[in-house]
Amino acid sequence: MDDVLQNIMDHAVAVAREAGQVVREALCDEKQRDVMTKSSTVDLVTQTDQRVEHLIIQSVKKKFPTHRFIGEESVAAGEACVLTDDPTWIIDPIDGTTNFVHSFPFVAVSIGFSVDKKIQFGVVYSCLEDKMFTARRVSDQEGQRSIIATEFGSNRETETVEKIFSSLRNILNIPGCVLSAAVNMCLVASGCVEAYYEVGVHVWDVAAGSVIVEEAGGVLMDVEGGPVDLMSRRIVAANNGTVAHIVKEIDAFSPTRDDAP
Ligand code: LIP
Repeated sequence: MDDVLQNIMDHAVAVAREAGQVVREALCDEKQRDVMTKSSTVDLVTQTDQRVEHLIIQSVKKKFPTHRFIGEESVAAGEACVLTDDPTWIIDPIDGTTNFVHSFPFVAVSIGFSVDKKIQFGVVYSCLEDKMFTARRVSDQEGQRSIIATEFGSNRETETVEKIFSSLRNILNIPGCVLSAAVNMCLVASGCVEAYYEVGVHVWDVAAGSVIVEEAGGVLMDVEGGPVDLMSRRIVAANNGTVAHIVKEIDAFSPTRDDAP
């Protein structure tokens, strides 16, 4: 299985690079950054998100016809978001669509690959910085503390916004945000940022980053401290167990699960 997995991962890296090139080219063409909204006025999508997801899925289907997919834009278009034991590609074609629309240079192609419901490898290509982050599942370790990254999600209902701000009030040393869950997780993995948490994120935002954090020695948790469930839309990624205790400060809530019928 090892060589097979490496072959699949090599394809993920190659297709992420190809997708990144499309994203970079699209930045020079305003039409390709025309914005449509999804679940709320801050949940954005462009034709480039859709095009890039199509490119990735078609490329994978040619090479691995039996594999399954969970893609952000396919789910938005009505496909089921169901994680089975089958080999599954979990794709966010442009993680950081808001950044993309504003040419703010934190935009990532995020690809996680799962077998038996466990993420086996992750590929996050921060394509404007031309930084490729990858990891394959191996073992667990720990890291250390100072900066915390967070995101605000795309739900602006009063109750949700209250909870987000309640968590922010409880947590000190929050210098800013980067607006891409995938890039935030790679910052944790590379030690630039010591923790990232979010309630309201989606499985395609964090699938690839999850294995990159763990294989770099980081910790993943649910925001209430249990094991992380990638479909639950709640995550803490941290460089060690101490930082992960920021979970104590988070005013947790439970958005509709990604795999809700
Ligand atoms: C976004 C993430 C962001 C998170 C949003 C959203 P998109 O992904 O990158 O970190 O706060 O909820 O999911 O929509 O740009 O792919």
